[in-house]
Amino acid sequence: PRFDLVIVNGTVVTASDISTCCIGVKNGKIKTLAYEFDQDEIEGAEVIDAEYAVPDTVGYLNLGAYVMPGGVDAHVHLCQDLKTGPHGLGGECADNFDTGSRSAVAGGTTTIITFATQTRAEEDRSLIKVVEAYNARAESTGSYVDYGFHIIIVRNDADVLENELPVLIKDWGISSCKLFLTYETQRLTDSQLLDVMFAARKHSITTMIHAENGDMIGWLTDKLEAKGMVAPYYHALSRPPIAECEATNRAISLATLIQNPILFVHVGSALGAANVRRAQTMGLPVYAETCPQYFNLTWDDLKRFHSPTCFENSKMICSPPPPPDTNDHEELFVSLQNGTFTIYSSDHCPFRYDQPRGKPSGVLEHALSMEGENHDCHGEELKDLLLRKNGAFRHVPNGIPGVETRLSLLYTGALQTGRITPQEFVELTSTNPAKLWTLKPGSDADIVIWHPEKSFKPFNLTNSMLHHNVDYTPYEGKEFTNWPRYTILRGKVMWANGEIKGKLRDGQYVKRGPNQLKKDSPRLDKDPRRVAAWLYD
Ligand code: DUC
Ligand code: ZN
Ligand code: ZN
Ligand code: ZN
Repeated sequence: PRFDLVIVNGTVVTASDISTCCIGVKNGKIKTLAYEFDQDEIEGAEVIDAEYAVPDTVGYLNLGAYVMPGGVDAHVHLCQDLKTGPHGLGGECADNFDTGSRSAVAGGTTTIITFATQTRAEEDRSLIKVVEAYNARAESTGSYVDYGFHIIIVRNDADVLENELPVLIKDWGISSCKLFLTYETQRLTDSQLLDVMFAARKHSITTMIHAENGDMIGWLTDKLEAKGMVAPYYHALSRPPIAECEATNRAISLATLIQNPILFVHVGSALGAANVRRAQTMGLPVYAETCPQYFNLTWDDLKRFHSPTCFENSKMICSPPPPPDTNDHEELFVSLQNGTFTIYSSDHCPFRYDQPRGKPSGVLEHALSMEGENHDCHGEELKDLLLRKNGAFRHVPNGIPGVETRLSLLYTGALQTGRITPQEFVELTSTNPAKLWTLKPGSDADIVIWHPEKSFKPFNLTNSMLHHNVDYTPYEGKEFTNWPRYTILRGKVMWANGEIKGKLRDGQYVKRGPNQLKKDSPRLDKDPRRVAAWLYD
């Protein structure tokens, strides 16, 4: 046969175009785009009918079913355990590459980038060893989607940076590192940040920044606890938007001095977005990622009780926290519309509620360690919270699941409502992350097909519909107006009409290259002495 797979009657969307056409796939690649195929051309091929029916009126809002490039989720935590928790608080990641990638593919995502994280323990000093260990975890189960790694760097050993960064690029295709400005076990001082940024620039590695001011957070946390304000809601008050504002501003200054590109991960405040915007206007290679929680949750969700007797809101604790209220959502939507946000990822960071090492773990450990002693450091309120299996926020692992709901939340909240165009949807969820993190070429047949809007009945999500290994979703009960109907990985149907069709060994490791989003070098100050350009002579 000429094709292995053809997709007919779809509205094909790329980051630049939208058109009614058919796709012919051969050997995992998109071979032909055509207005129509003759019957003999598609003989022997598997045929997917996207069922786009000519709408009454033509417009963005009723053109579905969309056929789009498969989702690229550039921010997913899998297999991070107590020692290597993403938050420095302990806690055990609920998803491995099996359950995490299953959830991804059921939500329309075909590629994920996960984190391999260095720790301050001596045995985790080598970045190469860390990556080998994480990759072994992936290989032990296999993956339903293609996957790669970002490396998290939590120390500034000169020999490791100098010797290992080139190996990471060359042997592993890892072209990005994440650095923290908060968490005792992960944060770097400004001087250490400069060390790592300098080495990263030299080896063409893009630095990703977790931008929250750790001192502000620590100081506020102590003050809140002194007042007995330890319930999950106060997690948000310990991390007000100004914490992200200060940290983004500082990191932009450091990166300007070093002249290296940076991407702020999980930007959740209008203040943070404004700093990014200003830097971009100045011509600096500053990029930003945002996530669904910053458009769908608010501080109120941290005090939402599911029932009068069930205080489950530690489930909503993530960092940065959701913004204070829905006005912030509107401001963040503006940054999504005007291009300040380059990519939209999930920050899937899964912890179970029913597990001692999950959401409430820190609290239980804390209580156990105090057993037999006169425990009054948090007073009656902590005991009260403990009784309800809730969390004193300082001890609760930070993070929420969302790899499966990412695309549908953006469809429901931004595409269907007309806030962004289908092309912008593709840019944010697939094309830009692929360019920024230099994934495989667009000719690979990684495709997501939505339901025709006209025939899709909106539904209310419950966690049992999802495929992760987490016992809750922050979006329980929320109405969704569409969901991926087919997910196709290199021409193979992995997910169709609510069922997993693919296999755990279908996903492959992807080697990546340097950032391709911007070819030109960072903007040098007119007087290069001001940005220490002499360093590079
Ligand atoms: N940072 C993340 O990227 N994910 C979860 C928690 C955090 O601090
Ligand atoms: Zn982070
Ligand atoms: Zn994260
Ligand atoms: Zn205590």
